[in-house]
Amino acid sequence: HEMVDNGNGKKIFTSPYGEYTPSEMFVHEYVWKNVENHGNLTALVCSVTGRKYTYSQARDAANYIGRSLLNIGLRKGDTVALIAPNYPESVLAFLGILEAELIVTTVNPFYTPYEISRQLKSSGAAAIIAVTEIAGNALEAAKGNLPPGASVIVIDDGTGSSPEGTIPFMDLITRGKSLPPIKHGAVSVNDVAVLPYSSGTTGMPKGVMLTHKNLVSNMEMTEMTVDERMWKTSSATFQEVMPLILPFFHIFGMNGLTLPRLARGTQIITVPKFVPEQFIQLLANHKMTGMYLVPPLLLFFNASPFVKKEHLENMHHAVIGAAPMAKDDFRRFYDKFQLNQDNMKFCQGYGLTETSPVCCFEVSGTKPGSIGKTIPGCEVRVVDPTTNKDVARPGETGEIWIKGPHVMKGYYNNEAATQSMIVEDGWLKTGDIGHYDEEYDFYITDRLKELIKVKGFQVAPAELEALLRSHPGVVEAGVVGVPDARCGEVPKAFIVPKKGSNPTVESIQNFVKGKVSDYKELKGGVSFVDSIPKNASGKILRTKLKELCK
Ligand code: 4UV
Repeated sequence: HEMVDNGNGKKIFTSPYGEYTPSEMFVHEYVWKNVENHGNLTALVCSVTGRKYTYSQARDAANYIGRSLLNIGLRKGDTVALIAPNYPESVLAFLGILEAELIVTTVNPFYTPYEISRQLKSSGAAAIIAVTEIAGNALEAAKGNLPPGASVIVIDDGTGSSPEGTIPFMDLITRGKSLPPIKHGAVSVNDVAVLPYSSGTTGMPKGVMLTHKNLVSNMEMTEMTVDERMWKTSSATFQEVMPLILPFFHIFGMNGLTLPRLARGTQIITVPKFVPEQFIQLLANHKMTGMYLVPPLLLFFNASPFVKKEHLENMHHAVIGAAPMAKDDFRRFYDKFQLNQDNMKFCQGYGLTETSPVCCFEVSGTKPGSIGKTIPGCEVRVVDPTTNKDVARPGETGEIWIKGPHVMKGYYNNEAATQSMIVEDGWLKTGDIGHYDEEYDFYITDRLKELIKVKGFQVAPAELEALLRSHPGVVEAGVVGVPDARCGEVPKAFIVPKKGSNPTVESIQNFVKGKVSDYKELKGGVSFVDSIPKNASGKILRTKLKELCK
């Protein structure tokens, strides 16, 4: 039942983990659906200050935040930009925005003001929720990019103060309590709930319209695969404890980890920034039972002399995803910590922001390197990009195509990009190259799209190229990812310099520095060329540039 050959050349893979029928639930409803069973358990803990919220407190706080947002004057269709590292309040703010039936666009808190301003403009944000340490950047970015009189709400650092002209976040909770309850019903589950940003297969970052139904479907589809096989439902006698080290603004940290785990009563320890010593201290203090990682974090475990076997004593599973992972790195981990697949399993997930995110999941923990099988409700095809025909047999590579209730509604204000990614009747072309084996387990081996992934973060070549072209000594620029042992990939630029100007490698690298986030810097270097290879319609031939890197 895993593969349907419908006779006209399409080979469609479905899940061995069951059939899925979408439920009509809102994201916030889904998250709190079991709260009566674990209301007194701890939901969220801040790893920096130790402040915590039980499940009942968290649910009430999110509701009060929602009431306050409506009281400020925000209305159906309004988008709130959430610009916050991982704190308990970041998650509460997110759920409060949804509870008020508003839309939330999650912004990378480490963005420069220039990067923040672009997302504010593109998403049409009507208000901002930020945290004290980046309030300055947020306010600078907001200038001219928010409607007049728009609210800026600041999650404070415990001092109770917030910059002039802003609203202290805690007031939303304390005042919300005495405000009238929210009258639900303004939006439907088919309305947009979250607008995260992704560059998709080409071009600049775009708002990914994910509806309540997209997000809830994906949580349920994943739950049918991982719950009971991997994670336990928490109760008074046993609670799963996990760090939230993946950024919550990214779909993996959000709808991959935090929201579905909260629905099952997990204790989530929020980590605002990865600092090695602090993270190890956290592992020592909290006896985590599970974790979600991107490949560089596993490499950290393997490399750090300070992470010890004792730190992993209670850890029974880890999920890894967002970038390719080498088989050998799992083996090194097992060797170093004298563990094996019986006492701790690594499960790999594969997904995209555009698919809310999860599509495939290797849940057995016995096939390192594989992304496993498709999850219930998700259909998969492997299509040869040159012939547009489904590949015939195991081992043959093609582009991974995805269909299901988790596929985004489209890119915000960008019909052209939507139509080039979602084709036929709802098939999403991922831009990833892969194959399946004899047991119908999938593998990702390459990327057709131009996206670069640095430590799991998205870097859009088009964004860096536009920036580089604004350099006075640059005529043309082409950016590609080059392999990097620590980060997976790092961006490298090819530059056609202006006649008479002789920019140096350093001057180009420094030009980029500070304008964009650290992980987008040109750590892969800069090469000067006479021309950038392009096809007849002017599209950069990135494979040609990649060949020049070899
Ligand atoms: O849009 P995005 O930044 O989204 C993500 C989402 C990742 C995951 C992974 C496992 C989960 O369980 C989960 O909840 C979320 O990264 O980038 C999408 C692209 O990242 C690459 C691939 O190129 C996607 O198109 N990618 C994602 N997962 C994998 C991967 C993987 N397991 N192996 C290789 N590449």
